[in-house]
Amino acid sequence: MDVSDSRRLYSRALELLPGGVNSPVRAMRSVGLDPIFMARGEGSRLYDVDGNEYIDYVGSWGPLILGHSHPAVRDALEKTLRDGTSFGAPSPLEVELAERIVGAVPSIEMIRMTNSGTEATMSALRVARGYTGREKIIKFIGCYHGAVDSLLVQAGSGVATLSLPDSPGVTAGTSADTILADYNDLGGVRGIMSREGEQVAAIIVEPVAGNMGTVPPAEGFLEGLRSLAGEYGSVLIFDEVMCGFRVAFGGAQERYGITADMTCLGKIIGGGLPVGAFGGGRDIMETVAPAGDTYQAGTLSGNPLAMAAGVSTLDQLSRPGTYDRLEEKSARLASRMEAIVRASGYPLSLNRVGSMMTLFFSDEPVTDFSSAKACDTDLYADYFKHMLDQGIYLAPSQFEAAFVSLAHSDDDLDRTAEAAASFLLNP
Ligand code: KE4
Repeated sequence: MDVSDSRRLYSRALELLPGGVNSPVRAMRSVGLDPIFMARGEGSRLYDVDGNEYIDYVGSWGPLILGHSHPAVRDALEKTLRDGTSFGAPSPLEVELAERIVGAVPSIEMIRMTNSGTEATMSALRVARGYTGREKIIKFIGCYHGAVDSLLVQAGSGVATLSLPDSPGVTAGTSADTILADYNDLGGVRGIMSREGEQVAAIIVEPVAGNMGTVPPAEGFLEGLRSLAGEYGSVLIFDEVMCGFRVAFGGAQERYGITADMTCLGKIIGGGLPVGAFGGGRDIMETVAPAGDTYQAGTLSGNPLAMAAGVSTLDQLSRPGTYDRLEEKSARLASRMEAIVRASGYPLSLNRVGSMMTLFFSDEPVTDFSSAKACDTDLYADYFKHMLDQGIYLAPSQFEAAFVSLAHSDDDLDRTAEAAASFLLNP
């Protein structure tokens, strides 16, 4: 496969950008490749600068549930762009998107837009601390909530991918208030809360973990967190930046029937433009400036282009039968992959929640970060390269999710399974 233009761009980028990228997990280091520079996306396809075509399962790391360059999103952006890009003043589309999100997630009575998921989780923690007057937070090992100092402690995604120690620059003081627990270990959380619950401002969790690979919540885990947070007066924060509007229109809260006190969103609600948001009950959210005293701000928060892309994306997703179609597509791929898992000589297990899934190179069930870390990441790298050569673009990391979009055709999905079989059934 000719990637010479990518190579030339990469050597220029290495002089200008740390690691030649603007986000580490794109660097493809853990799969032993140089990053591929993409020129265009359309539907389920990505096209790199050398003209190679790929069936895309990264989907910009989750936002592109409709596929690349969806006509409705493109039209909304073109129309909005004609009137300008940002006014530094409120604009109607901010109200439009807020109404749609509040309508979709009952626990969200009010919401604040940000420009990234990182800002959303960082701000939600500040609000929870301000609201409770407490300082400690509980996060789960392997969960990733963005590049937030107090949350870059045994985090997933790019931190796990690059096997980074907890990031330099995060001070002992910052992480001193972060208490770690194992994902799906409700007993461990119960023990922490029995000792320190009165000082815990918030429990923050990916209700469906996607940043150690896809790891579903164990039976009773989310319910247990809900009751413990309630018992000790801590704020339960669902970080739904990835699973929001992904695993159901109402996200994990709809799928599992659990109500969070605060919810962080991003990715899909921006339809591919920079966005994040945090929301919750009126009592908590009216503590946020200027309604209340907890400060949070952003020059481009709620900017018209991101709002337009988000509104058009959610309007597409709200159409009847959309998630049934997404489930049909996802189940089609998953059933073929599960047959391969059964027939393969490789150690494999597949985790899936709706249209996010991960093939783990381990024959042990992956239920938390320690079981995810036990995977054979070298084998994953070989699989990744094989799939890339077959024109299938997966996440360049064992600790990420693959995303099926509404643009993936049956032929795309079947071709993907065939490509996987050509590697996994021929050890
Ligand atoms: P951003 O700041 O990257 O918009 O969102 C941070 C974030 C917060 N919470 C969850 C659950 C997330 O998954 C993320 C970001 N996800 C990664 C992919 N696993 C972003 C990819 C990247 O870092 O380039």
